[in-house]
Amino acid sequence: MAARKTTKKPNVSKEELLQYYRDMLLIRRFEEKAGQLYGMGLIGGFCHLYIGQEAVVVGLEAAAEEGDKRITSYRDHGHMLACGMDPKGVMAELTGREGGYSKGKGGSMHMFSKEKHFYGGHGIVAAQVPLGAGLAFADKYKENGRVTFTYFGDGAANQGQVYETYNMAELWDLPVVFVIENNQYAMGTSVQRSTKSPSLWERGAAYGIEGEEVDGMDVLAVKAAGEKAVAYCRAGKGPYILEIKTYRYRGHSMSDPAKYRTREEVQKMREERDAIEHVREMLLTGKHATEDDLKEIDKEIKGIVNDAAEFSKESPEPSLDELYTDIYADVVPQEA
Ligand SMILES: Cc1ncc(C[n+]2csc(CCOP(=O)(O)OP(=O)(O)O)c2C)c(N)n1
Ligand SMILES: [Mg+2]
Repeated sequence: MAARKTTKKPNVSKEELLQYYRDMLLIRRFEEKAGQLYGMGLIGGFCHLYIGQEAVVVGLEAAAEEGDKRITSYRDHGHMLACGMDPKGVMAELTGREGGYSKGKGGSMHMFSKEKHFYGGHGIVAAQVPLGAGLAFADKYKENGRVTFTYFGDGAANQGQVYETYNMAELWDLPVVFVIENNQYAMGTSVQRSTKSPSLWERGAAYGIEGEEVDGMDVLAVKAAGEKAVAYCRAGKGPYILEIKTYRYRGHSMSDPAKYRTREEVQKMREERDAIEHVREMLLTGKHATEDDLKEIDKEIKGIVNDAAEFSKESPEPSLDELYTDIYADVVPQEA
């Protein structure tokens, strides 16, 4: 993976670094717990973990302002936690319980929060890309200065609808940051096997869209690139593409034995490029925190995740009365 950074790193305070450490750790521990609950049969269906990619959402959320929107694929737990959604509500949705964000009827891939401006959670590869442009269109129409982060993967980047969206987004100068989370794989297909073009962000040039590649294992590099992209969009210059080079440590989903890559490849990434470890080192070498301080944070995060897991087991199954609610907009179920 290229460790090239195209954006200069900003100065960062101790408080900010600690916050990024916390936020990334929350995602990792939450995902590890989700993996355990899946193994225990408490979570069913599809479940795509975000372990390894934490610096992407945490860095971009650090560049976002209140009211900015986000929309992503099925690999969505990290995005929800990073924008401030309640870990209890997310975990209870994974276990299909009433206390979940979709009252237990959506599951891992289908959660939303109007309050946190999180628009899903989409299972169809790249379907969220035109929707993200639509959200940005609404903001432009309302002249409210908001920006939409539209996340999609390296595999999704080969979908035709992405390019129709690029064309319209640039034509209408929509305030949308297209975030390509290039984690090197689309299910079992490596990016080298799916495309000959070396960089995905450069495809935007065909539509007049600017962009850049970012080191997604460095939360500060992501934040800096995010700030640049957001400022560009807010200035009314139109969309911007960030191709964020990252890596997923787990299989595509919980049912993937990941036989298309070697253990050594994953191990090397974990040992040499882990984003959380990187911030941990910065905190320790910069004397911003001691080992004990970090242990304390670890404990606190584990507590939050354990509480979420407890809640997700205790929350009741959705009642049968809920079967026909929230299905279609403005449709009131009729008495049989
Ligand atoms: C339109 C469509 N085609 C195929 C699939 C099956 N599918 C689910 S995820 C996926 C791979 C997508 O990879 P990528 O965009 O790189 O995202 P990642 O899983 O790496 O986050 C595929 C082919 C689907 N859900 N939707
Ligand atoms: Mg991918």
